[in-house]
Amino acid sequence: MTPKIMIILGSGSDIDIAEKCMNILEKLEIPYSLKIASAHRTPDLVRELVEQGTNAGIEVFIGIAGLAAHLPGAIAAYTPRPVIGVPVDVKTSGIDALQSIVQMPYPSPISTVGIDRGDNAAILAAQYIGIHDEEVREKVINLRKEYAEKVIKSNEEIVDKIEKKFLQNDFLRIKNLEINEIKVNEEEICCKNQDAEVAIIVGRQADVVNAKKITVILDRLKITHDTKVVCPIRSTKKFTNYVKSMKNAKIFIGISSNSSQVTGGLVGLTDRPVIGVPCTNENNDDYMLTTVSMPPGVPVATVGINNSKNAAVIAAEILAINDPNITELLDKLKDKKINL
Ligand code: C2R
Repeated sequence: MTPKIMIILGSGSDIDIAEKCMNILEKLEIPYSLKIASAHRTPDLVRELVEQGTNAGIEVFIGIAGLAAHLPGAIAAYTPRPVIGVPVDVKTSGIDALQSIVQMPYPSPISTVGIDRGDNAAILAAQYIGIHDEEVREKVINLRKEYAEKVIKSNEEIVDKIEKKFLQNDFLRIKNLEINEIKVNEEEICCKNQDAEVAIIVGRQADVVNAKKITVILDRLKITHDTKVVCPIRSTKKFTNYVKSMKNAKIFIGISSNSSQVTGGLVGLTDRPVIGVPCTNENNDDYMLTTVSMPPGVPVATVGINNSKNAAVIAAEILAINDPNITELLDKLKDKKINL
């Protein structure tokens, strides 16, 4: 059985984080390979593993490393396949590794997950593969249900056991609560192309420039897209209706400054991969941490600050796994044979 995913650790000391990743892949029954190789200490080994792995049919790479974590970037240098990076908390609470992984230059993105989030890297890899493998997609959907059930059950297991004089837990008992899924309001569908492969959502007008850069790249790669400016907090119904109406979108890109509610809202509404572009605001604050630090079960593939062009490249790399035409166009784009 050829593995679909290759996990590479910068050191044997990263094994606990790889364990989280492997546990999910075992659960999803996706064959994977595990190697230890360092871009700093064994660069030739990294190159051989990645080039030969790509030729053998690896669909997604996962690089796990701490400190100056250049390993995922080095992997990206040798493969057209998507690379997911997991920063490990060794020093500085993992911020050093996070910055090394997320701030990649265009056009060599790393889909970065939160610090120590090996589990989310595995889920994201499965979501990428699920674009062309319906069986894997179904498994991800079921896994998401498990995470949801755990939340609901914790009301019984934790909250219902607390005894306090004024705590009224029988008010709105979650056990008996009817939880309805929101349906698409057909009369208020507000997209231009409901069949688009990539849906881009921008939280506010000031960040539209980042969406434009994505559309230019996707046009060159002949990937269909639809863009909507909508804030999930100010226009909740509109936001939900837009996401739900984009039923055929294979990938969602959320562009957001401030508290990154766009990507946070998106992950709850779709099982498809969500790519997050953190933007700076007027005060030059950036929102990388609020985009990337997602809890287990709901990853956001985060790119560098304002680096929306890299989000477009990730989307193309995901679609290219099973599409030689996009692979070829992406190759030309990376070689600067396509002018933007
Ligand atoms: P040791 O425990 O082997 O000294 O490694 C590893 O991922 C690990 O978290 C300490 C930390 O160094 C990281 N490391 C990298 C790279 N190689 C090793 N970041 C690399 O090539 O990027």
